[in-house]
Amino acid sequence: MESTRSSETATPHQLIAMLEEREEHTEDLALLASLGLDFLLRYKELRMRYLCAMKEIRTKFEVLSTELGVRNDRNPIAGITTRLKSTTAIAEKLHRHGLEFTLTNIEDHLRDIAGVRVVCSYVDDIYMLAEALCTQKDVTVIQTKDYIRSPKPNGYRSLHLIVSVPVFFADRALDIPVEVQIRTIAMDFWATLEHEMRYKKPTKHSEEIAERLRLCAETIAKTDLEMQSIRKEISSSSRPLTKEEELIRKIQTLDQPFLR
Ligand code: 0O2
Repeated sequence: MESTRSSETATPHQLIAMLEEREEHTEDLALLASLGLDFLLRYKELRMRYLCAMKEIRTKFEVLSTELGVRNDRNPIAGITTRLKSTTAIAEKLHRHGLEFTLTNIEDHLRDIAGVRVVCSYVDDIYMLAEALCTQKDVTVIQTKDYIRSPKPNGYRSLHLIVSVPVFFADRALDIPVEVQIRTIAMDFWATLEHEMRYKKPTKHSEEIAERLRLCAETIAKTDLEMQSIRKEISSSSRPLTKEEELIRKIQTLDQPFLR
């Protein structure tokens, strides 16, 4: 959105985007209050709900991380990040879908306002974690997009889930959707750099660059599978620990998972 737009002719949603872009926005705030304070308050309430749902799902993965770290000798979860879609990104996405920036359209058409990304060690961890989340009684799976079995044409790989989770507020409980992305460290490495370089940039890279990025994604995918197979081979060929060795190992790692 252009920064030279007049705040007097802007709609409430354009003003919100302007507020995010500027440091000095007292004038816009005053105008927004006169034009759409009711809208702004309801929008703020809506964002709060998605924020809470995001916290619920994040906590579920943190619990899994602690549990799996204690039960097994390795924790499959390398990191968890969360993000609430920015107002500008919401406006852009609605616009791409030919929809107005209204609260109803946000609720009815966007299911990725709240996002949780889980980065794990191996490809089989991805499916194990997805299963562990989706089989929880209060979680409803709305959609699964497996960009690992069916990568995007540019090479992008990740498992995407849209789940809904009940959130208990002071006066009621609401089911709220959250987008969960689960990927390996290697997939995350590719996606992060590719996002910076290419994804949704107004000018597209040349065919040659796109092809090089796709080849990088393939190399990474092969490496992921090779690392997984090496891990399996090591664990199947290592001799089982004696009772004494196991005891010493458990003592040595007793406090570790709780430090995360
Ligand atoms: P953010 O917050 O910047 O990550 P659409 O968003 O309309 O294109 P859809 O069906 O909502 O499509 O989403 P999809 O395909 O499930 O993917 C949505 C999210 O996955 C994106 O979020 C990215 O985070 C990630 N993603 C999808 N494709 C790519 C890709 O080719 N490269 C990279 N690096 N990431 C990808 P947003 O909306 O971009 O927002």
